[in-house]
Amino acid sequence: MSDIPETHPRRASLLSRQKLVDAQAKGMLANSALIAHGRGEAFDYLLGEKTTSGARNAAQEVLARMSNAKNPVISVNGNTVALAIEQLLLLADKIGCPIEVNIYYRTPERMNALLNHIEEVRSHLGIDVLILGSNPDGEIPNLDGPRAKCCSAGILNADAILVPLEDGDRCEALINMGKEVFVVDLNPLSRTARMATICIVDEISRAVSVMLEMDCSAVKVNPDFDATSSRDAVLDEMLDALKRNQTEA
Ligand code: PTJ
Repeated sequence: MSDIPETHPRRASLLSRQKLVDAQAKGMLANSALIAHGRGEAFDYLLGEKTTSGARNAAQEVLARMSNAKNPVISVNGNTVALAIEQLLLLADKIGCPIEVNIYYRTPERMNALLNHIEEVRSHLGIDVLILGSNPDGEIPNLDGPRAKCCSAGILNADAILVPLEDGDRCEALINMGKEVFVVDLNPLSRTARMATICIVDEISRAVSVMLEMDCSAVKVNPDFDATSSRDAVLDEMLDALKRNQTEA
């Protein structure tokens, strides 16, 4: 894959696919991970694989709220670790919060593979971020099965949670716990995107890179931030892309 020319128009997309293939081989991913990624790619295609101004505004608001929270936490799953763990570790370091591994299709083997990989990247970066998930001592109320397991030092007692590529049920359960739930989802129509306190409609590694470029002390919480309009703005860009193509056809 390293032989993809720098100028290849879909280079970033091909490199992301390879990251997932590599993570799959290491046992980090759910069986359906590549299907989930494919759905995301279809929406990203409509965005021209670029961060829109609407997504940038949402990312800024999320950074402000995570930086202002008492107990913020970043929750990661298989796809998120495969695609963006380096950036997410740097973001956790910047905000000063832990990262918790919390996966939908939970097995001890996958948890180990993910925790070991994150620890390897953390130590390579030389930063001091607390990695949680190995010893869950709490449960998200009103959620069935192992996906409810979580840590009291992380998700259970967090007031703000950044949880990219979340599923609708868990997002709803976290909202019902009274938390601010920030998601990253390329599908602006998903239940998760509609249910979250704020959804950044963007590709996960781009969304986090955008937050890394921002200065935490310069971003201020906007209590009137309109999450629906923010999501609609990105949806409009996708619809415009479809219409443009119709006109040109
Ligand atoms: O690691 P696990 O066990 O927690 O499982 C992770 C997956 C992603 C397999 C699981 O959560 C799942 O099945 O997710 P869904 O319900 O398919 O939802 C995934 C959402 O993420 C979809 O709405 C996609 O559009 C979106 N998505 C996929 N890839 C990206 C993305 N959003 C942002 N960036 C991406 N790279």
